[in-house]
Amino acid sequence: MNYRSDIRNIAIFAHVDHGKTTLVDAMLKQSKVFRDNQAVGELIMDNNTLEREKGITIMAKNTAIVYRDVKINIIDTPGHVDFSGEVERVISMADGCLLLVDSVEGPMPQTRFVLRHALQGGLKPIIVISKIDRPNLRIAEVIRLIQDLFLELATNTDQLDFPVLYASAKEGIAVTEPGTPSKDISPLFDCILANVPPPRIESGPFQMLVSNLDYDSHKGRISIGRIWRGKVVPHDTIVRVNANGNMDYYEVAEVFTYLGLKRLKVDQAEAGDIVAVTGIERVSIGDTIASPEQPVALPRIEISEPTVEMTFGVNTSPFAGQEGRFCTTRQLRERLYRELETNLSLRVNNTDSPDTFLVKGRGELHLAILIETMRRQGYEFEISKPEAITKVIDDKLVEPVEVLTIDTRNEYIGVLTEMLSNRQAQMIDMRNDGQDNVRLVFQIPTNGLLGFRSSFLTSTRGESTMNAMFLGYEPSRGEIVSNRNGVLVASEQGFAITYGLNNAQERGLTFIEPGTQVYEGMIVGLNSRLQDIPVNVCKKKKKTNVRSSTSDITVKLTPPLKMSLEQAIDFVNKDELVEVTPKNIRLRKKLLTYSQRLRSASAVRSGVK
Ligand SMILES: Nc1nc2c(ncn2[C@@H]2O[C@H](COP(=O)(O)OP(=O)(O)OP(=O)(O)O)[C@@H](O)[C@H]2O)c(=O)[nH]1
Ligand SMILES: [Mg+2]
Repeated sequence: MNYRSDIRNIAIFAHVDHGKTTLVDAMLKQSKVFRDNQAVGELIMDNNTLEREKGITIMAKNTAIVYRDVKINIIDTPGHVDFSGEVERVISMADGCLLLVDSVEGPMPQTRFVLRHALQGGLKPIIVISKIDRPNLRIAEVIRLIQDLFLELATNTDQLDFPVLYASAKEGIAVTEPGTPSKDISPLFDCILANVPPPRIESGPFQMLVSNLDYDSHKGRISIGRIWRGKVVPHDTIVRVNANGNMDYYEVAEVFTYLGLKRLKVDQAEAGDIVAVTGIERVSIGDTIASPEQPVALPRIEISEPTVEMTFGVNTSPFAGQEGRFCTTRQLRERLYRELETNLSLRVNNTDSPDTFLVKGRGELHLAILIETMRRQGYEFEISKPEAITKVIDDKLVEPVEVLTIDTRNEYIGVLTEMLSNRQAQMIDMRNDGQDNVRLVFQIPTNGLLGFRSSFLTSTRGESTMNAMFLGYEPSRGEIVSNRNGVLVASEQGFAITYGLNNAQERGLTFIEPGTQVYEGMIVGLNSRLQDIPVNVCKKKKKTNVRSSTSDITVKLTPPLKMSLEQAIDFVNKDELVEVTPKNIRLRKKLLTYSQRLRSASAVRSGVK
């Protein structure tokens, strides 16, 4: 067995927002991979549009720097729980990890998840206490909590001995002792070289696990992964081994390694390095590519199961086909199945209806990102309310259950506990910091959590944070009754006008502006009562000769409540759909006419399905 002392492979893990991507910025900037005058900005690795808009990392990505002649391959990962599949996907590429923990927040649910995976995957962890420039640091307390976490999760005693560093990525500094001065993050680089084992390599014929795919319109599909054995050279013949063990042959076109934001074309790459290889057109993540001399598959990547599902269907609204470029069943099916090649924790199933697909993911945000991406690519379709995926284990119906951690202020405890008990949550812990802050921990069925985020943010006025993490399956506690109010449903097709909307606003909140085109069955507002009611927002004022008062001349409407895609997904009930097009997000009843809905409601009441 040999080691390559000129390389280290590390992944960066943490709970969401604990500063991973900002730390990678500092590493890239200080390792001089950019020209001196090159404008590179912030959150450099979050280069996809939705990542930049939302300020979160969605996909794991590779980069590399050189420090003291050692190349450090770095994999930045997302911290949001819905993208945990990305963490699972990249673990096998790394030998060590930086586990960031916010110096104020301390370990959070996703910190536990990533540490458990890192330790099980045999990675050497380096703890980085991040954001030490923040006021109200709780370093001693945070370290104690991390030690507890290690005691709980370590798979052997060696793992209990871990290095700790303190960093402010914003200021570009890292130190080994809190409170000591520093001018850069070189202590972090030194710590990586000293503690992360160099990649172990086997000599012999080429073998690599494909851990990621990229696409280039000239080069075609790009396979990314770590070489486990041997070396790869352009024009080599290789064998791809797929999930069924089937093999096919390809010629490698080009080989690249990483440096900064660039991929460098190389004449050859050897075991231990992380590379990108082109020329293998039909390849999936998890496949092995290897020399024909010894085409043995490496263990495939294991990804946890999805927990939430919803249907994606061809748009059936009266406005179908008007706004999208891709609107047909065939186009929708192809797009969804293509997504499976890279989105490892996603599943797609056909349903009884040929126009509808059941799409399963790791959470609402995971699915919402796919929907938003498709809509920007020109797809038009309709989606249903997300639901938790139940299973039958030992003849019992079980449902996914999550641990929900809420950081809030004392004044919101009452309202939150009440909202959550309606959603079948049980409080398992409550900790007060002696001032006004409190951490509440609940156990809650995924079904109870779906749709909770918007009402959570409203009722705590955006002053609290919530984090949920999958815990396991438990016997189903039955359906959660929606306590959302009824909706205002447009009763005829046309253009909404001020007069009609003003009438609707006497009944509740409206979602659309004057001039919006509506159809019968489209949801245009939220009723102030529990039932749905039809409203005619296109109705004009009857002309009379007498003006009753001046207020009739200028009606001032309350501005509409505009929902984002995520809020719309959160909002809809089971008998409703979200219509998604590149231009609009509309809410609608599944049954468009009032009489259809009336018939269906009376059928439900009399027990007829
Ligand atoms: N004060 C302070 N803020 C920081 C520091 N590092 C990051 N932040 C801020 O913390 C927020 C999250 O930073 P990111 O680097 O995007 O965090 P992340 O861990 O990559 O987030 P995800 O990838 O979405 O999980 C941003 O607003 C940063 O500006 C730091 O050292 N000090
Ligand atoms: Mg990030």
